[in-house]
Amino acid sequence: MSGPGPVVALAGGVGGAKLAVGLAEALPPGALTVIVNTADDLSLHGLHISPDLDTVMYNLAGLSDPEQGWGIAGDTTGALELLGRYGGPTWFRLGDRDMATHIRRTQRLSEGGRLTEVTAELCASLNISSRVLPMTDAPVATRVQTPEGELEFQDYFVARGTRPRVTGVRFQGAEAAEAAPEALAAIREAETIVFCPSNPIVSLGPILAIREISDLLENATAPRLAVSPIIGGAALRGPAAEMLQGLGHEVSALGVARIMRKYLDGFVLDDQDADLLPSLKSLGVAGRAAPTVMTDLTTKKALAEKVLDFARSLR
Ligand code: FO1
Repeated sequence: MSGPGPVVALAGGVGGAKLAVGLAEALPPGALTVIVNTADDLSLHGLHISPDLDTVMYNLAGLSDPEQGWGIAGDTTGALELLGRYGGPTWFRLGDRDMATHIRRTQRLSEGGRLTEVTAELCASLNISSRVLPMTDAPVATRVQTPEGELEFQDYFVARGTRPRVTGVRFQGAEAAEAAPEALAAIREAETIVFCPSNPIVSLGPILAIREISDLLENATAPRLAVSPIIGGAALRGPAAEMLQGLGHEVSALGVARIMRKYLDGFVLDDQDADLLPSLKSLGVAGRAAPTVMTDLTTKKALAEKVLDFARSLR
């Protein structure tokens, strides 16, 4: 039996990174390309920080903090503490080792490297055999509309702890942004496309807001599958449920499948949502139930194998 060929996964932060690890584990080395949201990027202390790229990168490198899912395991915060004494902002908790990534990225970008190239260099140094690609080399910024005004994403997410009610979301710069050519080529060559269990509004939303990426994904002939980030009407982590509700969507796996309908051939939901399978079918999307909670390498790989098996059945 032939293998799954090149696989493209689209991912945001922690949930996406976990499935990316499972896919990397389940696939031959080099078969996986992860296209990552960069609309959470921010500039702090003069550094270019790409949280979702780093979350995917650290998880694939086996460096990530297992509790938080982001940042580096065992990292210290001495630099941030001193920056605080100098009057710098400390609300975004950057670890010392993590800081090295941002320093290096910022330096290479200032030398004229594209974010795609710089990310490839960082990944090569961390011995990552999968490809990690930003969705674009251009600046795109998620702006969250709330009763407290329009907020930068990390202001909403970290500084305000996702407390403000979300009334709207926009992706500044997305219309003008060209997709990274490497990302477009990877989607064209993919024989399987996987939407990781990432927030459909602010993690996958920005990737899909890049016109060329959206068009390719909408018209792709390779099987396209998503894994639900919503289980039993709630997100395992992050504000996906509150956002879906605030924006008038049904807070369920089915609600997510409806939003993503035009990109989907198959949808994997958690075993506990198996009662939604008939409604998925009415939506015209093939459904499969599986254990989707990823707690360790075994469960990440098992879910990835289920997804790849499902893709094979749709080919
Ligand atoms: N998330 C937090 O909740 N608090 C933080 O202080 C924080 C710092 C941080 C630093 C580097 C990094 O790569 C990620 C960090 N994150 C933090 C996570 C990040 O905000 C989210 O993972 C995403 O942007 C949402 O996908």
